[in-house]
Amino acid sequence: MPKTAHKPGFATRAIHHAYDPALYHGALNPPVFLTSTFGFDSVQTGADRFAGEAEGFIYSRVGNPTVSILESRLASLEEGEAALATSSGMGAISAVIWSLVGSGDEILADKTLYGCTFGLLEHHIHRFGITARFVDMTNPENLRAAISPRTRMVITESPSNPNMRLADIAVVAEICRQAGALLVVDNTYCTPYLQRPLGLGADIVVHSATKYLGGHGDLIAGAVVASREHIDLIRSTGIKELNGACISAFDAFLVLRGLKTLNLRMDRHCATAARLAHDLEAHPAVEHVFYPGLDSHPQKALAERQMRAMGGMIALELKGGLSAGRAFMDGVGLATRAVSLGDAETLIQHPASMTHATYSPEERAKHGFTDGLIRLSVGLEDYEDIRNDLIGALDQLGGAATATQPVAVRDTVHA
Ligand code: 4LM
Repeated sequence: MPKTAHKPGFATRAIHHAYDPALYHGALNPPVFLTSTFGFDSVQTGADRFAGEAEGFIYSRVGNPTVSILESRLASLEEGEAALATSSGMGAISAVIWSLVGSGDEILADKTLYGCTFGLLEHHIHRFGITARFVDMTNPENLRAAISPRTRMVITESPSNPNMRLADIAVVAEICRQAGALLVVDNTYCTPYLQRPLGLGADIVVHSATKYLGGHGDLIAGAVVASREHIDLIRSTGIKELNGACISAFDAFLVLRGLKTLNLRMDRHCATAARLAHDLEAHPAVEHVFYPGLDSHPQKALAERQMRAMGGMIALELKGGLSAGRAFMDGVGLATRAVSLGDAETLIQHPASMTHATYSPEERAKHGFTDGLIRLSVGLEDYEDIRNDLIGALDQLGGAATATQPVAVRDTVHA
C-alpha cells in the first residue's frame, strides 16, 4: 500500500489493500494457496488455534491466506469491519441466515428478490421453524407496520432483481434498529463502488461476487461484510458447521483480479446503460423501461441520493408482452441469451422462465413483475454496437410487438 497520511481512495484500495508484495518475493499478485490444510508445529499450537487463542490458519474451509486478502479488501471497499468470502452468493445468504436466525424467528423480506433467495424464503425456510413474510419496502411505512419483536432479520435488494425497485436503506435501517432486527442488504447490483449500505445503517451486506465483483463471468463466488463479531460468528457456525460454502483460493484470486478494475468497469456499465435506457424508452415497441436514472422511475430522487450512479442493469416490458419479449430475445445477435449479470458481455434473459422461475405465475404477479419482463445486463462492448443490436431487434418485431397470443412459461428449476 502506498505510504500516505490519507486513507487511499477506492481504486487504490481495490488494487493494493491488504497485500504486501515484499512478503512474497515482490510478486505483484498474491500467491494462490492451493492447500486444504495447514501444519501445526506442536499439538498445543493446533489446540490454541482451534480454541481461537492463537492466530494462524487451520483448514481452508475456515480460512486461507489468499482468501484472507480478498476478505480484507472487500471489508475495506464496503467500509465494514470484516468480510467473509463464500463459494457463491447463495452460500453467503444461507450462511447469514443459518448463523443468525433460529426456529420461532421471523424474516421480513422485500417484495421482489432474486429467484433463489425468494425460493429459500418462500418455499423452504418454514421447514426449519422460521417464518418469512414479504413486504413492499418501496414504502418503508409497510415495514414499520409489519415489523414485530419476532422479526430477527430484514432482507432487501436495492435495486431489486429483476424489476429495479429501491428501498430507502437509511430509513429501513432505522426502522430495523428501533425494532431490534438485523438489516441485510444484498448489494450485488450496485457493488460498493455505487452504494455502501453499511454507511447507511445496514448491519450486513451480502454479495454475489459472481457478478460485478468478479466481473468476467469466469467464477461463482459470494461475500458477506459486517461487524467483526458477526463475521466471526458466520464463519464459525454458518460456514464451518452449517453450509460449508467456502470459496476456493483460486476463485478468491480471480475475484481479487476482477476488483482491480471494478471502478472502471462500473463507470462504463453505468454510462452505457444510462444511454441505452433512454434509447429503449423512446422505441415505439417498448411499453416501459425500468431504470433508476430515468425520469419515469418513481424513485429516481432516492437513487440519486443513495447511489453514486444508476448501475448497469435494465429491465423492460414490450408492448406485445411475453410473445414480443421472446421474439426480441431471439432477435438479438451481439447480446448473449444467458442468466447472470455484471460480465463484460451484454447478457439478456427472461426472468419468468429463467432466474425467477422459482416464483409461480401467481407469485410473480403478487411480487410485482410480469411474465413479459426482459432483463438486460449491459456489458462493456461499444455503446453503438449494443444499441444497434437491441434497437435492430426491436425494429424487427413488427407484428410480434402487437401479438397477444399467450406463450406458455414453464416453471422449471433454473438459476
Ligand atoms: C441472476 N443472480 O440474477 P450466486 N443475489 C443476487 C443475485 O442476483 C444472485 C445471487 C444473490 C443470478 C444468477 C443466475 C441479487 C444471482 C446468487 O449465483 O449464488 O453467486 O448468487 O442471473
